[in-house]
Amino acid sequence: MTPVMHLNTPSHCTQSPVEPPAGFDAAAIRAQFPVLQREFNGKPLVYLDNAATTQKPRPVIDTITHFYEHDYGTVRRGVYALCEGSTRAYEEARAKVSRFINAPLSCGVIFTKGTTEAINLVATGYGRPNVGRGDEVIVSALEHHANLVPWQQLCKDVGATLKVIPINDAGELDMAAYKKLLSKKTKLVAVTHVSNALGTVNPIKAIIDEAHQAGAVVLVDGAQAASHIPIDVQALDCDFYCFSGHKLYGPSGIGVLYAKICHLDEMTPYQYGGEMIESVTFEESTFTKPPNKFEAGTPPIVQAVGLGAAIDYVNQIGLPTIAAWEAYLLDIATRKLSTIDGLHIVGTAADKVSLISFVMDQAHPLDIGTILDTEAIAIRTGHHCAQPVMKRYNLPATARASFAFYNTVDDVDRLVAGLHKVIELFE
Ligand code: C6P
Repeated sequence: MTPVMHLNTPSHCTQSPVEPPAGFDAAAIRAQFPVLQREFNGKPLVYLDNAATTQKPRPVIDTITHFYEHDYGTVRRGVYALCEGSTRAYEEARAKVSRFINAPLSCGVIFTKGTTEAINLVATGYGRPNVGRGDEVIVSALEHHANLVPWQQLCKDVGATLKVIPINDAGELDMAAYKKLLSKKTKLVAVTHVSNALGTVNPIKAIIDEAHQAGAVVLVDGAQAASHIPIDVQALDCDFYCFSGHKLYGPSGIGVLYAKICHLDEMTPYQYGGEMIESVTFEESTFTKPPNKFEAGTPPIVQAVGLGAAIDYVNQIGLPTIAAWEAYLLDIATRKLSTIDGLHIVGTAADKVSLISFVMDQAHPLDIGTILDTEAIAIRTGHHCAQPVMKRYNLPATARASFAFYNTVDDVDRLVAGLHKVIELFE
């Protein structure tokens, strides 16, 4: 493989080591995740694809099973006890999400299928009525396709222009360039809180404040942030914030769109159907208020309840403690990977979550992933649905190890040993 240019020494390696949070027992936490007890090829699983999706702890699995066994019914549509109980549980889950992100009102929390659907909902429901010919939408060079393609399509359809905030070699946004991009034409800024390809944490509050000064609204893609960083949508003052339940130790098939009520009241519905209407005749329909206005059809009931249980679980440990353990793992892993000959870390921002993208001179990322799999080590390889990021570094793909709070120092050591095996096989 061609050696990679523009990769800096990770700043971690020049600083003093990060200390673990006192009394944190990752092994005990790991024991609460049934799938992490599995073995592959006779070796215990090391799960390092947490940026793709996280594993589920016993309390989340038990809540879902118990709900199906005892409480399951449709929501909002019946007067019988099961339906009323189910509706209560569904709305309690919404209230938990609302508290988790400090939303002012739980009706500003819309349940979606995931981050992708939440962004598409905004691109359609807010973007179409508010972005027109000659207007501009700003995204960043770090975006996942889910927060790029919907805006690209919108701009094409309405005759607007998509502008891109560039990044430096470390994978950090060029904030001076961002300020220059903002103008009266900017209608919307859509930026990721954390990059899924590099792990960069963006200065999201500053991005929001600058956009507001220019008169633009801001959508934050929080898919990679919600499991690592405490979110306070009121302190951020973002207009929209999206994340996925499956990346937050909850079930797949559920996501969240937070929006300021003033936007939700104005927005057009995303989908049309049952339970989002006020009245229907053959001539005309009128629509109900948020959140129902944006939740057509039978919603993801059990997934919402499961997400509520995941939030309870995360809250019990505490996001600050989780972040401290993950910072410790990131520091150790960065130091150890940096000593491997021919390995280059891609994305060396000063502020990163526990995610390391890398390439090796000896092997293609796909080969790295395949060899690690024989060692029961699960990482992601490829473009991570962020092709423009790969292009920025002139790479077709990277290998990506992403850590959660149930990962241990032993997992880091297994990864390092696996990478030495890659070198042995390819040298
Ligand atoms: N990133 C990854 O391995 P969904 O699929 O809708 O739950 O999330 C989409 C999405 C949006 N934004 C960001 C920043 C993301 O990282 C993701 C999902 C996964 O990196 C799957 S490609």
